[in-house]
Amino acid sequence: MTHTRCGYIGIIGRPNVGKSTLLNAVLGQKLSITCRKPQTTRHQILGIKTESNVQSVYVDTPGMHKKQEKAINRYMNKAASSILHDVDVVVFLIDGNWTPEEDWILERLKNVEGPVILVINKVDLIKDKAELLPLIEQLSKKMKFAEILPLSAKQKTQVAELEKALAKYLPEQDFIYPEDQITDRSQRFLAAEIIREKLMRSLGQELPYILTVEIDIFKEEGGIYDIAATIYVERDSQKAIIIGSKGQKLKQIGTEARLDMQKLFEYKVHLQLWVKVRENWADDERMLRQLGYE
Ligand SMILES: Nc1nc2c(ncn2[C@@H]2O[C@H](COP(=O)(O)OP(=O)(O)OP(=O)(O)O)[C@@H](O)[C@H]2O)c(=O)[nH]1
Ligand SMILES: [Mg+2]
Repeated sequence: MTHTRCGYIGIIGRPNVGKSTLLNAVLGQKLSITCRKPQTTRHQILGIKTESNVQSVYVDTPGMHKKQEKAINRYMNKAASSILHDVDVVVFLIDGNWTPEEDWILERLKNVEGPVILVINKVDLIKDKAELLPLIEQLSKKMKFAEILPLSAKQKTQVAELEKALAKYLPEQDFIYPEDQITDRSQRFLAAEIIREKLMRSLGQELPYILTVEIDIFKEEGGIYDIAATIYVERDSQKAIIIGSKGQKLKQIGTEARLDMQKLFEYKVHLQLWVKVRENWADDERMLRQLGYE
């Protein structure tokens, strides 16, 4: 009899180190949104991969950061640190740079009972690979990591090696999810996230947390998904930027989002976008709950 293994793998790290990119690389499809700018991921999202007798349930989390000025930042830190004790393995993802944020996260990892694997991402940016060994040597002194692995999530190098290493730490038990399930999130949630990604990517130097997206309509009709969403910002000036002159910007965001949705849902999509101002939503606990930040 072959035993099955199944368990949760939490991916944590400072904003922008490539957690969501790593999740997508493992799954071989774009489930979690990514962006050049930090603080892209706001909610936990599961990415489930079932292959032969192993089911790996990855938990992508918002980047952890010391600054917790607004309610939304506190929410994001909580969404990340709350999983530390609930998963079977923790992947602590860093890029080539160890910063004070990493020291701060390390403190939170010290009382984690399960194995912590340190993964150094973005090694494609390290020109001289000879620098890697001394770096690993130095990092191994920070705490007792179960393993230290360098990889590139973007170029998908050494990602399979990480998956193999992780499988060892998953408990022998039955699968938790059906074999064809890839996430715990609804299409409604994923649609809102895709819109947010397009917005984040197209907005210049604007703060990352000025906007949020709410799906108003998501229905299937005659072989097409009819989706309507509202983008909430905090000020009129931000609304104007998103809409753009003659509505050009919003139109482009809508087109890009629609194409990504069609790819992920494998379904035709009709998408309508609205922009509204809701002052101070990012620091209003009640409003955050209303917008789905629980
Ligand atoms: N060069 C390089 N860039 C990478 C790699 N992995 C991710 N990136 C880039 O790093 C940026 C951040 O990636 P994300 O996956 O959004 O990072 P994250 O850790 O999920 O960020 P938050 O959700 O904000 O915490 C994106 O521009 C990615 O394309 C890599 O292996 N090499
Ligand atoms: Mg992310």
